[in-house]
Amino acid sequence: MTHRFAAVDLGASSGRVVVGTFSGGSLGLEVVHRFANDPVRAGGVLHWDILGLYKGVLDGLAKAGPVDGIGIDSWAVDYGFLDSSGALLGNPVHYRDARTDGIADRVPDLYEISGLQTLPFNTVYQLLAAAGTPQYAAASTMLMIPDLLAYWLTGEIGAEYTNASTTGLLDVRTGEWAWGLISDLGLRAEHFPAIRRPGDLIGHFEGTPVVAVGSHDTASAVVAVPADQEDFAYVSSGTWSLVGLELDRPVLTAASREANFTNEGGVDGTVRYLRNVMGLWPLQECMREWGSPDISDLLKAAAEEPAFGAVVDLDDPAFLPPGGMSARIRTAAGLPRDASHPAITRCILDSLALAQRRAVRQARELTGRDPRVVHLVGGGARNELLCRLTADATGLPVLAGPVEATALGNVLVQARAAGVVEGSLPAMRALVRQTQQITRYEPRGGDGPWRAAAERVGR
Ligand code: LFR
Repeated sequence: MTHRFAAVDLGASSGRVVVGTFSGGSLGLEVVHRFANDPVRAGGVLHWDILGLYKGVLDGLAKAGPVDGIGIDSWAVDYGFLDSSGALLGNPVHYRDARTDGIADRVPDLYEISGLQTLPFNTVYQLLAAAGTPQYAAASTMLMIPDLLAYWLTGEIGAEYTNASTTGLLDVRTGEWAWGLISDLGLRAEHFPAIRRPGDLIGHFEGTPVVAVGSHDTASAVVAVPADQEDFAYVSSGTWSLVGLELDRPVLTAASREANFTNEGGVDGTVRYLRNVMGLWPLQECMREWGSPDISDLLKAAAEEPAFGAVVDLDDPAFLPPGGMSARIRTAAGLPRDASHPAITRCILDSLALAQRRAVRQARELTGRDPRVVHLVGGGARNELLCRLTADATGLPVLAGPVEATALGNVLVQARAAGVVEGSLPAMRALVRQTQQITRYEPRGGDGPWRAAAERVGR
C-alpha cells in the first residue's frame, strides 16, 4: 500500500511543495514545485508577498496530484491579522523590518514565562509595534503564517503549538497562551485562537485532510534529525543556523537567559533548546549583491582561501537587516575594499562555524548534557566547506543531512497521524536514517586556532 503526503515548506528565500511517498519500509521525497519568496518593500515597510506565496502553494498542490494529506510549515514569528469577516488586514510584515527596533528594551524580561530568547522580532514585539495602528484596532484574529495559509485552504482558524511557542506569548510550562502576560502587556486576548497540536486535523482542502504538523520549520526539521542516541546536538542550517539540543524540560536559569538560549516547543512535548545563530543569511545577501554567482564555484574558491584570514562576530545584530551586507562584513572583519568574493565568503563561513562552536559549547555548559555528535540538517548540509568547518570548530563528528529535513519532518508527522508510520520520535528518526543520505565529517586539527579566533572576536 502506498501513501503520499504533501509538505508545504516555506523558507525565507524560497518555498517548495514536496511529496513524501511511503511504501512498505521505504520513504521517498520529491520536490514537485519550487518558487521564490521575494520580500517587497512598500510604503517604507518590508512585507512578505503572502498572496504570491499562496499561489505557489496552490500551484504546488495541483502539481502534487492526489495525496493523503497536506501539512504546512514556515519560518516563525510572523503573522497576519483577520478582521471579523475573515478578511486579511494588510500584508504580513517581514520580521527583518525595522518597526521593532528598540521595542524589546522597553518591555520587562519575559523569559520566566515564555522561556524564549530575546530576538528583536519576536511576535510579541511586533504586536507591540502594531498596537495603536488602525489596522490593529480593526483586527479580530492573529494568525501565524502557516495558520493563515491553512485558513485559506480550509476555512478553519487555530494556532499551531510549535510556531505559537515563538511568539513570546505562550507559557512554556503549560503550552497554552500566557493570558496574564497578554493582558499585562495590554494585548487583546481575543486575537489569539485556540492552540492546535502537531497531528491534529485542521480541515479539508478539496476533500484532502489538512493536518497540523510542526508548523515552525525548525520544529519539523528537528523531527527528521537522524539521531540514533540521545546525546546529540543539531544545527538546522539554512538562512539561520538553529543550534542546540533536544530536551524534555525547559532550562530557565539566569545563565541560560543571559546566553540568550531559547526553549521553543517541539513535536511530542520536547523542548528545542537552542540559539539563533546568524546562519547563511550574510552569504545569501552577499550573493544577491554579487548577481547570484555559481555557489559551488564560490565555495570551491573559498575552500582554497587561508583559514582565519578574517573573522567577525556573526551574532552581532548589525548583520540582521538586508542590504549592503558585503560592506558590513568587510568593515567588521577589517578586510580591504577590494577583498575578493571568495575571501569574504571564507570569512563568513569561518565566522559561522565559530558562532556554531560557541552555541554548542554553551548548550553543553547550560544543560550539563554531553553531545557526542552534531547533526547538521537542512540546505547547509550540501555545503561541504561549512560541514567540515563545523566538525573542526566543535571538535565533534558532523553527520550532514538530510537536506530536506523540514519537509521530511512535515510528512512524517502527517504519516503518523494517518497511522502509516510507527509512533515515537526514535522510530521516525530510524526511518530517516534508513532511507536518507547522510555524510560523516570527522573533526581535524585541534581546538587552538578556534580558541584564538574566538578571542579575536571577543567571545
Ligand atoms: C528558521 C526560522 C527560525 C526563526 C527564524 C525567524 O527558518 O524559523 O527558527 O527564529 O526563522 O522566523
